[in-house]
Amino acid sequence: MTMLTTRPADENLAASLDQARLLGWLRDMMLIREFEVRTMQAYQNRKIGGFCHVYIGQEAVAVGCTAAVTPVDPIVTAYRDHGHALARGTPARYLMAEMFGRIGGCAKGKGGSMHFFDRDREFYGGHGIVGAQTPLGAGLAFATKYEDEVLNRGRSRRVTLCFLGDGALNQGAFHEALNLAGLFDLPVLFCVENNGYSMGTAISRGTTMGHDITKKAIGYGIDATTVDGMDVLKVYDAMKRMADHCRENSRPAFVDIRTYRFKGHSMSDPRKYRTREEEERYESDDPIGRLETFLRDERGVEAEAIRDVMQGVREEVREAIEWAEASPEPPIEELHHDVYVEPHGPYTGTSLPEMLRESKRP
Ligand SMILES: Cc1ncc(C[n+]2csc(CCOP(=O)(O)OP(=O)(O)O)c2C)c(N)n1
Ligand SMILES: [Mg+2]
Repeated sequence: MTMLTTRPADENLAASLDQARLLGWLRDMMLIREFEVRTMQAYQNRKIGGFCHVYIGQEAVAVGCTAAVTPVDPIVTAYRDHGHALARGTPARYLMAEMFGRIGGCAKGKGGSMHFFDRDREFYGGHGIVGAQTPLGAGLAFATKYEDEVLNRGRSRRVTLCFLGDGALNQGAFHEALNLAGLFDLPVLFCVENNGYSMGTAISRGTTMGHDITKKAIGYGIDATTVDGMDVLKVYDAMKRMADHCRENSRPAFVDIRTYRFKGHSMSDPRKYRTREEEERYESDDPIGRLETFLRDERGVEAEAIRDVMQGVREEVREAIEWAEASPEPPIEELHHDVYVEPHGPYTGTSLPEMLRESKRP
């Protein structure tokens, strides 16, 4: 087994990328930030109900990871999913409408914040049960490999990005997923968004070997590395090499991406478990600010060009909110649709009203 480590900065792949691409990443990170700021306002104004977890502070992770793979590589994640869907390219209006519970939403308004989904863009959710998406990530990788190698008799060319929080590291399902991924040589990249907290529990309090979680993957014979998740250039660099490694060798890999969520766990979190000093330290190391500085100092991008990008995303999110508000609520019949592949469930072909009638018989 080879241990992959992050390349020295002077060999950074991202640093050699053209300016248009880097400005595109800045735009995507700003779009996520603006989307989340307006999401928090809409939540406070009761336009959004249910659980809602914003991604502010972690933007470099979704953007850097998504940039490192191709649009046909599947993505699956947990409930803090707004950034991943936006980075993958789902239009903001379909996501905002989803949170507003409207029919125009990406899941017809029936999933909400935690259950974004976009089959056309290979985005498979949005999952509320901690760690539940990790066997799904292994399953997606199994499916792409089976399709490419067995059905199409070619070489597997796709890699699945399976995101998880540090809180999912101790779920049994995750360990089963790691084991099977290792055993079946599945091309899945486990991207741990290690923001240091699982709700109010610091990683050091809840996770053994929390200071070096790569050991967990290495224990399963899976290559692993650690990267600074506050720097989109470094995230891209590490992820591109890891994703290419998974693709070429049809093997799983694991990346500990060190990041920080600037806001609370969800919309109702007074953040009493961490200090204001700690928050300020991370806020002063804003991933968007870091990329802006790089573009200005290393690439000579004018401050005005950066302001234009910001102006553009403000417009886009404003338009998304208007579009979401104009979208109707789902009709009541929608309640029973999209629950099972078979319209009335995996039973006997009996319709739901008939089933309910039958279940009331003595
Ligand atoms: C199986 C399960 N147990 C508990 C919960 C409650 N819960 C929701 S989020 C969360 C914390 C997960 O933290 P982490 O994986 O680090 O993700 P983050 O919120 O930091 O993005 C918990 C315990 C849940 N959703 N599912
Ligand atoms: Mg966490």
